[in-house]
Amino acid sequence: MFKLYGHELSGNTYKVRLFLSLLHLDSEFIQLDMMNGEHKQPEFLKINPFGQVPVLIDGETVFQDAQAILVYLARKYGGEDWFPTDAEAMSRVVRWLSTTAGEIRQGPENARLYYVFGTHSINIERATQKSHFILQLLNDHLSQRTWLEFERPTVADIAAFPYVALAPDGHIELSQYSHVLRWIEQIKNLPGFVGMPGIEAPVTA
Ligand SMILES: N[C@@H](CCC(=O)N[C@@H](CS)C(=O)NCC(=O)O)C(=O)O
Repeated sequence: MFKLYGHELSGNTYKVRLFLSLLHLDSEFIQLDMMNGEHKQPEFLKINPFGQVPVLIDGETVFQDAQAILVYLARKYGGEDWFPTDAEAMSRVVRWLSTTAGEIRQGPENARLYYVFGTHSINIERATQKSHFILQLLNDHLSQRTWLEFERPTVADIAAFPYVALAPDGHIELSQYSHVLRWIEQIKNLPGFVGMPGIEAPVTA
């Protein structure tokens, strides 16, 4: 049984919860009172000195950082498909993990922080401009392929998905990015998909 520390409105927590569910792995979810700074208290800082969620505990072993956790789960429990070990294939997947922590964080993740959580230290013009840059790039990329890499989903898709799908929370309209919208729907239709506030699971008959 895994323990996942996070928050229900955190897209970084959500991507781990989503991947655990896609892999059919059970976990106990521990919601932190982030509004009151529980993630900055000494007890939590012992398991993540960065003072951030998510944190995953597997047995006695503690993992921090959403992308790093996805890689761990993929390699340990997901077989070869989700995070391949071939040198070229691995590099192609890691490129999107970096993009998630770079352009996607600087763009739609920050725009959402500004509008939903009132983080007004963020330069919203810059976050909006960066959002459209990465969304146009993703749209062009996905116009030529089904998934970010290869003919199957990998951790690249799972890492990038939440803050792209949550872009409207940051007042970023997605309707002009038709290939991105198609890709979002594909992820929502993966067996085991779970949603979060702002990312609804498809209605099944
Ligand atoms: N690089 C980290 C970033 C995690 C992150 O920014 N988490 C947010 C919630 S989505 C958080 O804990 N923010 C509180 C803070 O940074 O003080 C990851 O990918 O897990």
